[in-house]
Amino acid sequence: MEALKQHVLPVLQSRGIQVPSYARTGAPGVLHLGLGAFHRAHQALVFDALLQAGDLRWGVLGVAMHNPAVADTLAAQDGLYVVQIADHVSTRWQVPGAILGTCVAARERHLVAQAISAAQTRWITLTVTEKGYTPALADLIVEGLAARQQAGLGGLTLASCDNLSHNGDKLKALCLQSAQKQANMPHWIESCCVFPNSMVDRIVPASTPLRRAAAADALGCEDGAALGTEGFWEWVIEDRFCDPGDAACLRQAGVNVVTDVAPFEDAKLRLLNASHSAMACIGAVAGLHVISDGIQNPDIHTFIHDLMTQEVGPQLRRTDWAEYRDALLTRFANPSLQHSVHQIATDSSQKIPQRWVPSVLGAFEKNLSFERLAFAAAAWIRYLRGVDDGNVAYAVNDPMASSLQKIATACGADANQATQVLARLIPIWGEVLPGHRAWVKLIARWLDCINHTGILAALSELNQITARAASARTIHGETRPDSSQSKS
Ligand code: CS2
Repeated sequence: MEALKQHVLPVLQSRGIQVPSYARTGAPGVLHLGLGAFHRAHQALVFDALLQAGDLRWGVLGVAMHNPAVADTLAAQDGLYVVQIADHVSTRWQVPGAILGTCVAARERHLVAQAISAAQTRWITLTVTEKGYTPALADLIVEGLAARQQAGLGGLTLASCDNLSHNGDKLKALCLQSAQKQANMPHWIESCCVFPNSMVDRIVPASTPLRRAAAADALGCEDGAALGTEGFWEWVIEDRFCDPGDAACLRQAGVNVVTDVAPFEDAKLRLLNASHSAMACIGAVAGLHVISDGIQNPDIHTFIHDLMTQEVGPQLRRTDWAEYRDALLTRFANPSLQHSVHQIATDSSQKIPQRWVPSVLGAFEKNLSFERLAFAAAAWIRYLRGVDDGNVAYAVNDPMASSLQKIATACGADANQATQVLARLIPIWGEVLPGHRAWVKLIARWLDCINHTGILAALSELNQITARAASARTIHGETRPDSSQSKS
């Protein structure tokens, strides 16, 4: 079967597949760092829509940070790949054309600096994952910015799109730190570049052989980079651009340009991503493979619904959080995503600080229940043992995996000992939680139950306890959210 290439686009179009009809020959105006699935099925489609509408400034140079596989596959396919956009009721296929070229930062560093300092470059966007925000990343960007400054060119809009709170501010701080090494650079960056905070949302699982086989069927040609995603997408970005006209362009493509991203980012991290991480750890230990299987289990569904309703939602500034929650429960159940729990559990030590910790602190402050958050923490500790309730071993992928697994394995089924060490790690839990006795005790209580009964039976017990407490509150005429924790 021949490979997906520019010249097969007319054939694909005749099969009803949406393809780019603009000239894909211009110089890219956007440099994207982090060529993972997310960018290719989210922002690349927004840029594709802008290009399709005739604004040719939004072509992308896609930079893979280390792994050359995707960059090289895309290069061999003229930057093209198909995205299957599907939910419970409909499926469509689209080939976005925004990626005009690719390279690999670890292999072709000079090309990255060259692109950052090219006259036509206007934006840098980033999806380098939580662990990617390192001084080395900033050095790479600042090297290019310095060449730009020396060439007498204007600054850039640098948009971090990773699941970090205040992602733009974090990127700016890192870049300014790196720029200290060069006279004038901090000042130039401060005065010429902007770093809008942004929230991006779309569930995009990693590409699988199954997805690529389905794509080959639909396309009639081979696509080594085919992806699947859901219909839903959201991009909320702070109105802070080098070129103020970009706000109107992005709005035309459906992007929400706002003055304050924080309420959106908070709701997304603490509802969607927090639930994802909880389901990932629970699912992995229960031996489930994908999120849609997990959410079909009534106990997992109740747990996730109540986690969002009782413990997290009431803390949020996004006023439509209940609708967002309901939409999420439907999105999690999307059967065509096949989103692996192990993929989401990857790098949990880097994700928990944004996803769970602020909600636990908020629950203390607002006198809300933190029982389900403690259960999630216990599920993560249990997950670290690397073997599920059916005795099947799995790999724990995490930058801290070797030390975390050593502790989890040494503690075995001793819930108290495991909690005393793993719930007290400041880089993960921050300064406050490790010293909060009720929180740590509750984790140990649920971990002990998980160790003895298995995770799904423990979850069912938690749901029964909280349901009994809720009906007792109803009898007493109380309508406020749950604030009690179970007694050990
Ligand atoms: C997921 C996210 O892998 C993960 O950790 O929680 O990638 C999630 O699918 C996206 O943030 C959805 O917008």
